Amino acid sequence: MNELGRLDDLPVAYREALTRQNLVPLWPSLRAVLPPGKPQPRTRATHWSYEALRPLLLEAGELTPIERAERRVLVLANPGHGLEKMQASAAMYLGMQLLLPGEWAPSHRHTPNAVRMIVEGSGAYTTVDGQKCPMSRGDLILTPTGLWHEHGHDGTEPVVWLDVLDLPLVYYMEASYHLDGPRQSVKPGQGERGYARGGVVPTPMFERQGSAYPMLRYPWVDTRAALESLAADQPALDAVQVTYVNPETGGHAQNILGLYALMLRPGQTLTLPARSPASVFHLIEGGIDVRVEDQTFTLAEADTCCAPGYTAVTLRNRAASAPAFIFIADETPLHRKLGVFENRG
Ligand code: GTQ
Repeated sequence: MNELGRLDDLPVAYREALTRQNLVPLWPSLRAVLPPGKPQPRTRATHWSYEALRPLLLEAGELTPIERAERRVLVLANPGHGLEKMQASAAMYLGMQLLLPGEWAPSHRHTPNAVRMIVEGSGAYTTVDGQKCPMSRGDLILTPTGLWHEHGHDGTEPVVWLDVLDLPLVYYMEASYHLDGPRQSVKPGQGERGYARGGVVPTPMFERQGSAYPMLRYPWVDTRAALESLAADQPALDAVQVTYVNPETGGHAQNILGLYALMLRPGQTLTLPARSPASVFHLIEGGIDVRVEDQTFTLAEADTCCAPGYTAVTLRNRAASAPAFIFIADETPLHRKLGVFENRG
């Protein structure tokens, strides 16, 4: 590979003439934008301890009333991108959101897609497109692009959830904005009840339902049961993993980020292949080690970590007698749609 000319090889007057005409020479930057063999990600493997961040989140509840926050969130920011960018990876944003009893986070809608993974507490709900979704630990609730959503809390203890948004991507595309709206009226019915059993879908008068987002809440009791029954049915299966899908299409539940739940058997070590998308791991239940290149993170319940793309990730269940349950988010649908998806094994 030839060594390419550098910017300071060029006469100052020439560089200034280029700048005056909004021109830039490619060759000094060619290797930076097209590095050899694999990308050089800014995304750094990073671990956020729930036990360590929880007191700061609760303190935010004392310092900043919900009216002054709208959404009371501490963002899990990747230092590789610069904390102010509020990115976990190129396309993923993570935030821990606190809602206190009696509080209400008013209705809005926006272009980025969001999901919530409920971390602790009960009695809170989010209303998405008129559908009231109760929040319990481990539940996954979708807030797809453009749908009205607001959060309320009728319980007695703080409620915390993990927000996963494709905000960095949508912001980068200069397509990110929000609209405020009035309190939603709640419609009867909950999408997940019609799709509560695999293999059958609602077809009133023989017709499939047209909704783009037929299921907004994926209760953890159901996802956990699906993993346990898969593990029991296939004792030799290494990756006991399910994908959160749109039950009408079978495709990913949302357009840009992929959402999965994974069960590690007691004592199991599992290496996930090096694939192009970056990933986020959030421990719902158990205790695991996550190894990313030369770093190993020890995750306790409710901890979260991220790994850059093109990197194998090894997960180890530290418990010899109990399974571990992990929520995973990644950028797979985005990479596949763009045609840049790779699995390097
Ligand atoms: O709950 O609607 O973490 O709009 C960031 C932006 C949460 C929300 C976030 C949001 C929300």
